[in-house]
Amino acid sequence: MATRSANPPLEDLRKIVDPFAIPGTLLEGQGFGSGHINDTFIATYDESGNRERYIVQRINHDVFKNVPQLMENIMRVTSHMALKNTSGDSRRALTLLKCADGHGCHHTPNGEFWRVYRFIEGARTYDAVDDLRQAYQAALAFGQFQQSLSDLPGGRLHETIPHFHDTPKRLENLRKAAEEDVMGRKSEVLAELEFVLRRGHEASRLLDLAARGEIPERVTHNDTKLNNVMLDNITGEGICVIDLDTVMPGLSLYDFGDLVRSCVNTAAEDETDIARIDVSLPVFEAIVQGYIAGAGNILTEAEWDHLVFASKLMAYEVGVRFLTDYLQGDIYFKTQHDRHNLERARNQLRLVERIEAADKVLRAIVEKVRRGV
Ligand code: ADP
Ligand code: GN1
Ligand code: MG
Repeated sequence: MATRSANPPLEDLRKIVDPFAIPGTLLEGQGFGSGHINDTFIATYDESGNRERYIVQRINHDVFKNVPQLMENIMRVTSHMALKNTSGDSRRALTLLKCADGHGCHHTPNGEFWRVYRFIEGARTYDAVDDLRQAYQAALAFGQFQQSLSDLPGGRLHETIPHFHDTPKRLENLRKAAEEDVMGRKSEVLAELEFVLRRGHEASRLLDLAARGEIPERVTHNDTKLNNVMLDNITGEGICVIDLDTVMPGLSLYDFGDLVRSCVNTAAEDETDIARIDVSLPVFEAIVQGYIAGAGNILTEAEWDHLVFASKLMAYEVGVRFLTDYLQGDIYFKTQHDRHNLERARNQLRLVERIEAADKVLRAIVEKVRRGV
């Protein structure tokens, strides 16, 4: 379900985009996209008779506490990706516009942060997988993104959200939210709390492996849902990974797992009919194939071994986060109605159950791809 921002008055938009010195005449502004975090708009310009579009985004600074650091990361990553893009198709690298003062975003007098990207034309994002090729192409693009960032120069990126994929910490936050129960919603979610706590012993598995040096820290995207990759309208190819706010040090298993949890669900992320939620095995296979084709041979044995577990963990973690937000009064994710976070949480926890039920066959699929058969 879309959480689109309302269309902005043209005068307001004009003030926001003014520091970016975009050539031409601003014609219109429209709310756009279905992300849960930022406010996204399209600004359409007339540039000497040509229609040019830009993505204008208000960065959610409740979620991203240090926007200058976040923008520093994004400038480093987009510059690197532009250098790597030798295809001749500029759409294959996300292009950030700079303000006249050289900054990557505009800090308004009322404390908002705005940035502008070139609009990637002839491509779109999807909230759910319609066919296997989309899953393969999305995974290929995220895999290639991972591969391309393996030689990002300039040292460790900033952690734009510290402990973002620290599942035990997410669980701890949930426990606290349930204890405080500020909205009086706890009694409604006892079954979900029990479900989550019963699996609590698994929450630290990937972090433990990383702490022991058994899986490597990499530069990862950390928010690899399907609608964070643009697919070409004609060829269907994955042409550009977007939403780079959480690109930071992480584990490739987070990226793989989050992509799986966002694609294999046979129902939407907020589907309330639990019976419709299952794991699409062909979609899972397409993702393994695509991700491995994109990331090349960088995955270690231990990473291969945990692809299925990571898929479950990412569904579990986001389920925990939706549930926490529900208990805290919907302060993090954009919602459209009172029970939206609860519905999303139930959905993701059901997906955890379905991944558990399919564990053996999912592992067999991974093995098949691993052996190249
Ligand atoms: P959020 O953090 O809220 O998810 P995103 O950066 O993912 O924000 O943007 C929301 C949506 O806007 C994306 O899912 C995509 O459809 C669209 N979008 C973002 N950047 C671009 C771009 N450069 N060109 C075209 N569409 C874009
Ligand atoms: C958010 O920004 P968006 O909509 O791409 C969230 C992800 C969650 C996802 C669940 C910065 O992603 O971590 O997995 O919602 N992004 C952030 O749909 O918290
Ligand atoms: Mg997004």
